[in-house]
Amino acid sequence: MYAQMVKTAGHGIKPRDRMTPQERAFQDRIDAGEKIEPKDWMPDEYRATLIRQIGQHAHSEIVGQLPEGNWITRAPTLERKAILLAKVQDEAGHGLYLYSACETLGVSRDELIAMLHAGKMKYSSIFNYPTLNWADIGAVGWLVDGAAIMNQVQLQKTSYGPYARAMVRICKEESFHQRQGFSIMMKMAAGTPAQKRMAQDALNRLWFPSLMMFGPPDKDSAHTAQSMAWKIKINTNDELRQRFVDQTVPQIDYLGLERPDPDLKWNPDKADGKGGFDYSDPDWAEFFAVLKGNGPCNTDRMKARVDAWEQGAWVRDGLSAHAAKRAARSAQQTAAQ
Ligand code: FAQ
Repeated sequence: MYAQMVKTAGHGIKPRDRMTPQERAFQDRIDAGEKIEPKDWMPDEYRATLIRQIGQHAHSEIVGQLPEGNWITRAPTLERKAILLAKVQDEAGHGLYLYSACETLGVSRDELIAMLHAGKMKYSSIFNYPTLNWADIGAVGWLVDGAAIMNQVQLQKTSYGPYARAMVRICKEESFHQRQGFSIMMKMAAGTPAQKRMAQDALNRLWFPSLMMFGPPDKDSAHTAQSMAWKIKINTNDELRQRFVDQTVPQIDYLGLERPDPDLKWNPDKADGKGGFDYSDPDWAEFFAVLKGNGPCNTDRMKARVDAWEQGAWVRDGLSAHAAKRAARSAQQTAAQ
């Protein structure tokens, strides 16, 4: 139930000599760094890849409200409540910008939502893990939003104009989200021994699921090669995962927490001598199980979304009826003039 469809077939890059003249001209525009706009010609596969990725991203923002929204009423202070409320509202806004960007590709928001509910589109694997206590809210902001920014900063340069522009504002807000999470972690890690244990436990549980957010290893990534040729993606999954690890380990040390993976060690020889942290791979079998609908919270998350959609039907009906009445009235007035 509620499986998230997994495509297994990989897509190679179409060689230039097999492209039509129109496809070659399109690729030349991409190679020259031009932005592609909604009314421009684009290959069907480019359009489909964008709908898949932007739609999945939009769904992630909306489903991603659930694990945190659950804690708004249980925030420890009024200030923390106000901050969390603002963050969760931001996520709704991000979903709306992204659904709008997706609509410019010729698919409606209702169609995207119907595909999500039918298990034909995905949302990020991370939101299928539970938030068990307040320390988890800190770890989500710090690690999950931290991973999201690492991915999204490069998406500001993506080749599709509406997606790139949506990302600029989203990144600014994500950086506030990451800081609020780190601020909670600082408080917990410097608190009582019990609070510090909670912070450590949250880090331990959310570390590997956060690494999974960047997608499967490059060697198993079906879409990376073509998406990079089209500059939809600017970096590979493994490049971004490594950057995230390198950015986050010093923060773990700063918090005075133990590294959640014994293999997290500085390796000066990595990245052609620039250095980087070695780390253990997440359990990729677990990742694919979560994508197939078998994570700890898949069923609950989808039920919450489907229920919200069904219970909101009267609002949509009311708004549509009101819009139809206004349109009819304005048509009557125009006819009378
Ligand atoms: N979860 O060939 P690739 C946020 C799927 S941030 C689920 O490598 P691609 C902010 C992939 O779709 C989170 N599915 O795929 C927030 C494909 O399946 P398909 C959202 C995943 O697209 C914070 C298959 O595996 N951010 O929400 C995942 O080239 C806190 C093969 O993978 C974005 O969506 C995954 N983690 O690279 C909100 C960023 N990884 O379609 C609230 C934009 C892979 O063939 C609270 N997206 N898959 O059936 C991207 O950058 C890319 O789509 C990747 C995957 C990097 C996620």
